[in-house]
Amino acid sequence: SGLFFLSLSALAQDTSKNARMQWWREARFGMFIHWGVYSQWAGVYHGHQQARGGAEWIMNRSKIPVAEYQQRARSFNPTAYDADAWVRLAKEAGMKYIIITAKHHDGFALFNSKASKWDITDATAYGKDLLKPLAEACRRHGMKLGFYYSQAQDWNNPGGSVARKEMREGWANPDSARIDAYTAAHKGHWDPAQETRSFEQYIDEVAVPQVRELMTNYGEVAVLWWDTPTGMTDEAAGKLKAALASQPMIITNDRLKRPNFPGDTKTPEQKIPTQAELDGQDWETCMTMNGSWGYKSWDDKWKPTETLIRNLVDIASKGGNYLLNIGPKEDGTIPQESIGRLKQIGAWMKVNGEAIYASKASPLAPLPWGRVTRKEGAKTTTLYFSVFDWPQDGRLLVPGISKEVVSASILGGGKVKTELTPEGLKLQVPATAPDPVASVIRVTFRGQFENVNLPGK
Ligand code: FUL
Repeated sequence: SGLFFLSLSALAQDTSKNARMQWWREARFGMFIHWGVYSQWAGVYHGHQQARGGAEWIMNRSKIPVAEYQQRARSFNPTAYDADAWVRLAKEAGMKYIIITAKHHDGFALFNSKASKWDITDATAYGKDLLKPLAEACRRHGMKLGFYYSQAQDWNNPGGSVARKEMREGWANPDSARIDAYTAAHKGHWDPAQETRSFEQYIDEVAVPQVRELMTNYGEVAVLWWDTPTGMTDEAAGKLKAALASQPMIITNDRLKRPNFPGDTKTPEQKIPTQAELDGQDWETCMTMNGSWGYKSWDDKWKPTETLIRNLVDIASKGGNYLLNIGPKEDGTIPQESIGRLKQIGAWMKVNGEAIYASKASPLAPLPWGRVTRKEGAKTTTLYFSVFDWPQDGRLLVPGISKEVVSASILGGGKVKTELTPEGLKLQVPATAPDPVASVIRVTFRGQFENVNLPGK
């Protein structure tokens, strides 16, 4: 019987946090997709550019009545949607996972849901589940797939909550007292059609069953990416947590904001934490390529590829993940601006991805000319120096290092001469940067480094 128990425990899946987080911690780079019927409006309502916020917020910002919003959805017909091409693009960019808005705050389900008629099959001309082909394409290409799900805020399914910017302060407060107080005082709805059911009914009749559908109809789900806790209660959080039971390896984020369901990952939005803000928890910065999550026809403030690549390096150097967003158009095509940038990032990753994937945070104090990532061997440590400002005199100094160098070279390039001096390690590099955005110098040292700059480590 001893043997029997042994083999049983060998078969049991290790669902500890470290086991669940392992692929995520190695992935470092993922694609966020904001797509839904808001893509039809593209940030314009009756000829007016939406005032503030991402284009996915237009129904709320422009106070579009439920009937009008749903009427337009009837013509949603993304015939150019090619899930396989989306996944291939993510892969080409070097991304290891995809998170798509299964349901954003407008409550529209991109999937076939029995819990609401406000879904792709019942409410649009297209009529076919959009997540199925994506899940299949992800499986074909070895891409992890996660779902964004707006669990509380829902402007179409009656009973869903409505967030206001005044809530932001409350979201930051984990005991949620402010959220409760605000929710009690303001319903925030702008159409009586939004109020024909209570929040508790909405949770029981829509949110919980839909999360169950997402957990059972699409194979393995890697991440459940909650968003905006307005109106959440511990009771609702408990039910949503239970709805994930069939996916024991799933990773969840921190956006339920209830003490009984804190989640696994922190989610800094549109910003990269400083070293001092890190607390040893897993984190993922999500970011847009222009200023909007959903497709906004008139937003042309695209970040240069250089910024996106350096953001990825900066994030990896602090031990985080980068979830970079695309906002596909109404017809299912991805804006050319995004495609071009993703391909350029991919070209960089082909040469330099070794410095990003499965890397750990820098053990060094911040350098003025670049960023550092780290990999531990049994008896050696490799540091990857991503150089943003290439030295005109061909000399780089890494202060405070006195460890023996085993080898040093440029990724995709030649060897680098090193010299240990009283000021630190000197690297002798070619006169011109192999890559003007970021060239990576890989240096392997004998022994281990202590983390000198990471709080709590
Ligand atoms: C926010 C949402 O309100 C935005 O629309 C977007 O989805 C962003 C990632 O999270 O809280």
